[in-house]
Amino acid sequence: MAYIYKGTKTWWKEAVMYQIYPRSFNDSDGDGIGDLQGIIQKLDYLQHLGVDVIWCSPIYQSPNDDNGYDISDYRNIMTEFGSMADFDELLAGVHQRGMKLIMDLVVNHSSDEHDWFQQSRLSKDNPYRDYYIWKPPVDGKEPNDWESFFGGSAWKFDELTGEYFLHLFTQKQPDLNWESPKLRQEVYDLVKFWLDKGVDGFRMDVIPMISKPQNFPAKGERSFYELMEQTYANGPRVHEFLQEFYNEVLSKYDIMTVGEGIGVSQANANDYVGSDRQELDMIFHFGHMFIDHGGGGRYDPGEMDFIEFKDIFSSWHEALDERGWLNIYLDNHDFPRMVSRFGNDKDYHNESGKLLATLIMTLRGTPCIYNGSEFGMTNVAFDNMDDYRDIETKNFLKIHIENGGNINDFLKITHRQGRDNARTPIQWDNSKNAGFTTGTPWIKVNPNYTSINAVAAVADENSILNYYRQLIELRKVMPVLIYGDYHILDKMHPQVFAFTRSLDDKKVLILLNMSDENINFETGLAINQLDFVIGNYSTKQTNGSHFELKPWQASVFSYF
Ligand code: ISL
Repeated sequence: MAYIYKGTKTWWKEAVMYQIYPRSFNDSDGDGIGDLQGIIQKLDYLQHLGVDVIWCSPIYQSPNDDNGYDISDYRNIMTEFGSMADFDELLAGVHQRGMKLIMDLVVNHSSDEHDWFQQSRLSKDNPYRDYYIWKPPVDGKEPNDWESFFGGSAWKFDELTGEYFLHLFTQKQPDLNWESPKLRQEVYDLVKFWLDKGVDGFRMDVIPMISKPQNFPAKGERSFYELMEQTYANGPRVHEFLQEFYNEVLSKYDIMTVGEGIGVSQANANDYVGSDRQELDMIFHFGHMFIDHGGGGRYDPGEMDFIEFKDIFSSWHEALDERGWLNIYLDNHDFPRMVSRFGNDKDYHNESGKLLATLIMTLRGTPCIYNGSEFGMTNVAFDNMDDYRDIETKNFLKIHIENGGNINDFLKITHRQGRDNARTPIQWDNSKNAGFTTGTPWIKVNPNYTSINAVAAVADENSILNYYRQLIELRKVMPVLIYGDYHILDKMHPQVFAFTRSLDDKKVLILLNMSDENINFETGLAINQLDFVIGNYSTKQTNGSHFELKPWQASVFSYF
C-alpha cells in the first residue's frame, strides 16, 4: 500500500540547514576572532554548497564567558563580530543568494553584565528584581542542592542583597524568570526587533527549561540527567509560555523555529512541535548524543552502543510521526566532530564522512550541517590543557583536580569529549592559520588543516564536500527523502544501519556499513528492479536482496 504523507508540507521541512559558529568561522580584520564580514566573505561558498538556511550561533553583545551564550545586550552586535551595519549587510547578502538566516535565541538566561541583572541585584524591591530567580539562604547555605550543567552549585550568593540567584550554566549566566510577565514581554519585544529586520527565525537555546517548578524540588539521590529531565526541563508552565510566545509573536511571521530539545523525550516531543500545538516547528534531541555520557556526564564517558544509536533514530521517527518534525544532526558546537565520534577519521576518513552525510540527509527531518563537517574537519588533540578555551572544560578540569584526578587523564578525556573539538578555526586552505586569520587565532588551528581544508575539498570531485552537494541536490528532486515513511531493516545488526524510505510509489533503500569490516547484508526485501542513486564506493554490488558492503560503504538505491 503506497504511503501518503499526511503532515503539512513546507519550506523548512525541505530545507538543509548549516550552522555557523561565528567565533571560529572566518576572521576579516586580523584580530584572531571570526566576524560578520568574515561570514559575508564566505556566502558564495555556502551558496555553492547548496544549503538553504544558515543558523548563526549568538552574535549579540556578550562578555563571552560562554562564547556568546551569555548575552549582555540583545539588540546590539558583539563588538568583536562587527556592527549592526555589518549584520544588515550579512542578512541582505544571505537573502540575495536565495538563502535564509536564523539566529540563536538565548532567553533561558542572560549575562550577569546585562542591565537587567545589574538592576535586579541592586535591591529586593528593584523593578527588575523578578526578572531573575533570587532565593534567601537556607541555614546559611544555598537554597537547595541543584547543580549547574557546568559543575558545582546552580546558586551563587550575591552580597548586595544577601540572597542567592539561580544559574543553571555558568555563574555569569543568571537564569531569567519567565514567571514575570514583564520579562516575557521584554523577550517578545526583542524577538520582534530581529524579526522586523527580516530574520527568518530562531534556534532557541535550552528552551524546554524556561519554566521552573516554583517549589524548586531538591535533586536528592537523582542523577544530574534525571534532575535535568524531570525538573529543569518540561516545567509546569513551559507550554503556556511557548503558546503565548507563538500567539503574541511567532505566529505573525513566516519563519522557522528550532527548539534545542534538551530534556525532551519521545514521549513529550510532540507537546512542543506537534503541528496542532502552535509552539515550535521542530526540535533537535540528544538521545544519540548522550549514549556515551556516563552518570557523571560528558567527562565521565562510557561506550557508544550501535544498536541503541539506531534504535534512537527509529523511535524518534515513530514518536513524532506526521504530527511533529525533527532537526537531524550528528555534531554541533557542543559536541565532538561527527567524523571522529561516529566515523573512522583515521583509516576511512573520506568513506565514513560520506556515510554520515548520507545518514543525516536521508532520515526524515531537516538536516543540519555543522560548519567544517561538510569537508570532514576532525577532533583536535592539543598537548596542553592551556590550549583549551571552553568554560565547561575548564570548570570540569578544576573539579577533576579537586577530586584528586590528574591532568593527563583529563586531557585524554577532553580529546574525546570536549566541546573545543568543534570550535577550532574553520580550515579554509593550507596557508598559515588555515586561512582563518592573519592574526593569532583565539584558539589554535587543528594541525591537519594542510590536508583537510575547504579549498582542497571544493577542487576534489571525490571529496566529502562534493558528495554533500550531490546529496543536497538529490533532496530537491526526491520528495521521498523529505516526506517518505521510514522503516529500519535488521535493527539488531551489529554493523549495518539499513532502512527504507517510501512515499507514494517511490521507494528508496539506504545501506550504511558503519564498521571497518566487509559485511554481507541481506535486506530481506523482494526487489524486482534496483537503480543506484548515490554512494561512496564506485562499485555497485547488487544481487537482488543481498549486498556485499565494504568498510564504511554507504549506498542508496531506488527500487521497485
Ligand atoms: O555541553 C553540554 C553539556 O555537556 C550540552 O548539553 C549543552 O550544555 C546543552 O545542550 C545546552 O547547550 C546550550 O546552552 C548552553 C551553551 O553552553 C551551549 O553552547 C548551548 O548550545 C548555555 O547557553
